[in-house]
Amino acid sequence: MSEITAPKSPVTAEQFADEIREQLKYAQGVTVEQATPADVYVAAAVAVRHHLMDSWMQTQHDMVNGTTKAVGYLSAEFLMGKQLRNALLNAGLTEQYNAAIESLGFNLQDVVDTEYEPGLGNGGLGRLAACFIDSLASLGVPAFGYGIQYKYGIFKQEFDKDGKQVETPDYWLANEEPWGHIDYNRSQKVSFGGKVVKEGGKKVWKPAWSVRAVPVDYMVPGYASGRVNTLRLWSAKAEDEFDLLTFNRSEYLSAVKPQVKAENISKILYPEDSTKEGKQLRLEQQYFFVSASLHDAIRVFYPGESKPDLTTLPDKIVFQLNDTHPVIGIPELMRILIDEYGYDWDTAWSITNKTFNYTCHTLLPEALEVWPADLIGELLPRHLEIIEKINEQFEAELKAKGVGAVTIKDMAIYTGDSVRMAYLATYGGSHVNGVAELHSQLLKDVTLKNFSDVYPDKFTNVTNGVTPRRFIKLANPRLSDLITEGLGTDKWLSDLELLKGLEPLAADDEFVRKFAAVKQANKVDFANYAKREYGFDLDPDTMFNTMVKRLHEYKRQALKILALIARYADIKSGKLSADDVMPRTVIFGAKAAPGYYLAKMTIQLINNVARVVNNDPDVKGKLNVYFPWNYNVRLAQHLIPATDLDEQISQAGKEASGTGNMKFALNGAMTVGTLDGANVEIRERVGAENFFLFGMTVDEVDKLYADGYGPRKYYEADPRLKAAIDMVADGTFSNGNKDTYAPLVSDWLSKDWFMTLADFHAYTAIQSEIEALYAQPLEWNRKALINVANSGYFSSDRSISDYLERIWHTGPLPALA
Ligand code: KOT
Repeated sequence: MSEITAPKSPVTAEQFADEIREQLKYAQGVTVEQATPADVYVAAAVAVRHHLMDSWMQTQHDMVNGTTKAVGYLSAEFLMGKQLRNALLNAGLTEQYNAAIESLGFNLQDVVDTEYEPGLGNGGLGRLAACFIDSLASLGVPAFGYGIQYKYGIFKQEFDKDGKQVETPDYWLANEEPWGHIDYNRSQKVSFGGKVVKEGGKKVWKPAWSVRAVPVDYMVPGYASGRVNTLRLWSAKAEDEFDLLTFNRSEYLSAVKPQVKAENISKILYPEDSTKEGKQLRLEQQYFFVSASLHDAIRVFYPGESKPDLTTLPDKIVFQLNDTHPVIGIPELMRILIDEYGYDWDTAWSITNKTFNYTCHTLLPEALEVWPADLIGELLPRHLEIIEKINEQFEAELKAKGVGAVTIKDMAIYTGDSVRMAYLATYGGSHVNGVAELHSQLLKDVTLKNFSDVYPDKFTNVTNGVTPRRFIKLANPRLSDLITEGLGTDKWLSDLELLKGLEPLAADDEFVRKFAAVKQANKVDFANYAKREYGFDLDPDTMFNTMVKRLHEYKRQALKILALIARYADIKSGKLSADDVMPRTVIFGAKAAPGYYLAKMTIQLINNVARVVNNDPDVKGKLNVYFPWNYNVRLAQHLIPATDLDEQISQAGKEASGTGNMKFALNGAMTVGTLDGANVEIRERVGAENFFLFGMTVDEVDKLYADGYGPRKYYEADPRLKAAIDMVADGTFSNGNKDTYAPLVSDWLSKDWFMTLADFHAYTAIQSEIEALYAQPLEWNRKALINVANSGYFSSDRSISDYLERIWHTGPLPALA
């Protein structure tokens, strides 16, 4: 796809080993004999960084001095996963590294295992950002990822003796972190609070306090592109070490207070996914990284210029707003242009409008950020004024377009008491996109309907994707080798649509058997991993049936657990004879937001169902349930390649896209799913006969709501559902305690907001189809292989190409000489 040639990597294994030795000695002060695997990991990481340095500098040089517009991906989250293996792969250094480490007398896996995963994201949105910067670099497009270097990433999840989730801090920077380069000399000052005064007819913001934003740079090497981009994560430091005046008065503790306040800004990632957390600190975080990033971009693209011509900014960089979290960037750029550089309003608006675009990742109303105006006014008084003025201009524009007064009121960006960030983003930028066809359609038809009526051309779709480097090549080396064997080339790693070439091989039983053997070997690997890491005893000769994603009611883990309980009851009662049962191992992975009561109760229920089922001799060998704690990128990379059946069972219209669904399909799992998010497109591509579809459609859901939904009717009508819910209520999974799950049961029976009960029958009915196919391994694997062959579209390289064409209007840097 990209025109850039692959990097020639002249380094030999011997040189690589020498570099590691040097680093161990001169930077870390240990001999090879003294070194631990953790020491070697740091040394190897530094050596890799050194090898990327020339390409990194060249890329920055070409970006600043050339005419190719860059991309600035503004995101509060980048869920990167471990770096070493990925950097080696993309830099073409894997073989040299492997040989070097072995020649130094170390075990490869031991060294890799010492790397601590940075968890700077909650889930899909943050992982998407990480896939996107990988693809930008791999396509040779100059880009910055801009975000926050949180000191504490997503919490570590543990389970207590009752199966409840316990959160512990994720202090990922406790050990040496060799990838981030702190660049104090390129810090930015970010100010807050105070008031706006008039001076000489001009508005002047007099902030009350400031912090220093220090960039920590991570190299983002492209795969076989020779290009290395930058992920710049901002860390908050106090402006001055401490307040000397206060200190001199011997009030030592008060003297460090401002420092503590400043450094709190980048201390912790908010653990809510798809909900908004309207706290002041969150707004401080958002403004902190966005303000620093915008100033940084001006510094980078107009080096040394005190009076830059910022009307050219939209030709230098285009910013993508990853959901509403960075939307405060719109009034901030207006402020920078007007207050700091003296542009008039209209010029500033024209620049701002061209520079920003907005991606919406959800339709859930509770996730669309709305900030109280007085909070913004207190923290960012100048920005609130600018937002008010934007709103005035917007209302005038709507009026001129003939929009009625009621609609204008409905569309208000600033209501008088609050600011709607999604509306600000839609009006303030050039394009708005959803993340899958269905989601983009609903965005236009429902969530932002008024806006799409007035500005139809702003709206577009870019279906999400995932990077095949991390999620096929690194996660599933066996499948990667088989794909390369089947296609006769490894070019699929940068052109994933080539997977289509595997489709004819689905008719070749020999190849399908090899494909099945890959899955089986991955299952054995995962069973070993689960034994080692969690003490679980998984039987790789059973179907591995996985549901991994954040715990959220709309994703309907409850549907899976109720169906599982019903099955347990059927086996136990003998309704399902032992011979009729297809043995299954059900694997869950999910974190719940710490304040999300029902989600946490669902976690507790899953753990206790697992305890009861796994200890019941009546179902031994037929049904097992495991819930490895602390689901993260690393666990995903082990589990996805080992999965036979993946669950994507959200209520139709609620999951914007999903990206797990893509990873599973690409790794040869079959999907059971609803017509939601990207499932729709996956099914279209792999073929309806190769996808287990069930459940209500968006229209059916809407109709049922409109007709008045009552979950109790379904409970009364379906004895299996009734029995399952009764077991939860009667203490079967809580040592006889009937109160434990009462709130959950009551919610199911009285509200059931996401219609779990209404879809229960369809979901359980499709299980026999699933099992009938699984009983024919060759046919199952044939279909799974067809899934792989037709999922090439879901590469994040394709998503990025779509962004380039439809939104960013830029492309790769000129080819390297
Ligand atoms: C919203 C607020 C805070 C943190 C995260 C979100 C969020 C996450 N909103 N949507 N998402 C997910 O984004 C993924 C990437 O586009 C989607 O695949 C997924 O369906 C969204 O739920």
